[in-house]
Amino acid sequence: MAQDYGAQQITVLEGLEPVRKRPGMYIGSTGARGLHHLVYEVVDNSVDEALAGHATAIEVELHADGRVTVQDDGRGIPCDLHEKTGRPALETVLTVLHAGGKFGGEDTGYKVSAGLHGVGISVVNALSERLDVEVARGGQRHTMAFAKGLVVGDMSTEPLIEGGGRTSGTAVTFLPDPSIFPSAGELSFETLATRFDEQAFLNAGLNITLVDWREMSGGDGDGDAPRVQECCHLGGLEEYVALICKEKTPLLQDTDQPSIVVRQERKEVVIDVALRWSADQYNDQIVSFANGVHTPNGGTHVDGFKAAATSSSIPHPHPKPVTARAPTLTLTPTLTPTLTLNL
Ligand code: 0RA
Repeated sequence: MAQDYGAQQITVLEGLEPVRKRPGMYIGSTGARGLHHLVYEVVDNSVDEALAGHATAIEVELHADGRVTVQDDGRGIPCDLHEKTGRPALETVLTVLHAGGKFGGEDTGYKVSAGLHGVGISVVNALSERLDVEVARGGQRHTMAFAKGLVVGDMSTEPLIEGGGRTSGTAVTFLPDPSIFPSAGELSFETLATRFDEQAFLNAGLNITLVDWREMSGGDGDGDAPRVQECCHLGGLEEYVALICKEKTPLLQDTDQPSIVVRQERKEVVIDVALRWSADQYNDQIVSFANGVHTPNGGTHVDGFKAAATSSSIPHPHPKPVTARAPTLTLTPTLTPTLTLNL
């Protein structure tokens, strides 16, 4: 096997060696944040598949031995052989830096969410002691294994068993390399669940389930059930702003719509805003996102929103009654909005 993969390994090394040399350049840190980023990167690929309209559910499992499995019911990573290299597309996606995006193309709608600095799933492969991928696609089941970014065996293909569950999708199981993350500690259920919940709010209808087999304490008390959190919010941002304000009294409570929800799409830019005024809140609270990623320090998307919100709420002479617009948009010193932006 080692001989068969001699040349292959050199190519792969060229592809991913820089990632193992300077992991921080690709995932930001080799501490706890970096470790969590590995999971986000794989999940974001599945989220992209869901946003493109091809996957409906994503499941993330944390295994007792430190492995993580992310699976979706999307189209599956392409597995056909590349004309020039003769290698399966699956292998290229997992062993060549930035390769993932190439299959998406400009107009496929693929790659909407930010991923991990957009670096792709191959970075996760590079930083994993072991990575196993399973793809169901075109009536076949393909599997392939990697270690530290290197191919450990040819892709194997067998017919999908009929009536044996889903007919398409991708499952990636990886074990983060402890030599890369010596002091990262363990993956935190809360940290992951919070991020997945956020993604489920930003993408109404997206379903992400987190299953933690490390903590066998869930529910019935007999100690053999995993801890599970299902993240799915059909109400999207509107539901998110309602959650943020759940302790407050909505100012627009006489209406059946206590929030103002705006969605605008121009060219490739989609803007989502959900706004709510609370009678008993005196400061504004802005929770903003760009490309699905929380931006706690704001940015031009927030500046632009603030400028627009201010100019549209300053009273000015108008030939028509102002009631034609939402009268509650008028800001008074004591009534300020809570809003979420997803720009
Ligand atoms: C590139 C092209 C296509 C699918 C994917 C990537 C894909 C990647 C991941 C990673 C996790 N889950 C995924 N699901 C899909 C589709 C190409 C086509 O069928 O036309």
